[in-house]
Amino acid sequence: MSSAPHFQRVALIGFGLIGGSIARAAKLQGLAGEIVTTARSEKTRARVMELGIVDRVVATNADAVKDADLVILCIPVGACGPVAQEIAAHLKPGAIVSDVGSVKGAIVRDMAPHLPKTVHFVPAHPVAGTEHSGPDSGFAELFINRWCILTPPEGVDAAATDRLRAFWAAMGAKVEVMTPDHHDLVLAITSHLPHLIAYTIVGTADELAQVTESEVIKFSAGGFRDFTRIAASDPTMWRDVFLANKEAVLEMLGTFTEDLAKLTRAIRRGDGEALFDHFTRTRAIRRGIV
Ligand code: TYR
Repeated sequence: MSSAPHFQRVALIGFGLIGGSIARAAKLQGLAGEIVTTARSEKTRARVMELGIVDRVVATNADAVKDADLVILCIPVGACGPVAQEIAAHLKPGAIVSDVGSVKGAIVRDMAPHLPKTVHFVPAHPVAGTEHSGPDSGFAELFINRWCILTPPEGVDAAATDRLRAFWAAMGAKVEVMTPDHHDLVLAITSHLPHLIAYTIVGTADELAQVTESEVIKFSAGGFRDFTRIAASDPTMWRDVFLANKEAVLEMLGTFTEDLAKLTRAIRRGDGEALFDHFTRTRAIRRGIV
């Protein structure tokens, strides 16, 4: 394992839960000489400076990436292409350019064409977060013992991938490398579908005529509360995830719908054995997940 890297200047484009957590963790671990971030709104800029985690907050992305050795886009997936285009001409030759998006295929397709050949593009996905968002929600321990998946395009400098791997490892993450397409399939079932289902059931509960909203809230300990925590997640971020990972999500959704139909049929027929067998199998699987 390589030792902790040190970057002279790290630019974080976007300062929400993830950007804010990287800043805190990188400072704590001494991974950056200087951390620069951008915030478009005056209000966020003021708040970020107040938090005292970064060295500078600038108004434009071009200013932020100037002379940065590591640039990380911590913004919704749909914004990565336009931002790559915006910063391309201002990137320092030899810089590592990365992101933290929940979808990787679309990010590579959207960003790669804009980036100059002189930088090293290593996309990343820290599989960590909460249902909260914004600069105040970040914390330095967020990545400890969480996976961070790197999806370096073919031909990218192995030393750059190693440096980024060491950066994430120094913040506590376990790092794995895979292809963008495989990443998108795995995350479609482990993350994207669960979020979609949580968003769905909250909407369903809200539209019921026979059960009031206050009753749903009052009796949510029956399962609703645990199951729907992630439905409070950021709407822009999740809109972009579903638009960007359309194919993998639709594939998993197709299989899920078939399985749901099987359970629906078992309930309709009063087939206790089918339900019991299914729940026994899934309980064993779920108990194996810590
Ligand atoms: N929203 C998830 C949670 O609250 C965390 C998460 C979200 C992790 C998206 C990764 C990701 O791509 O637990």
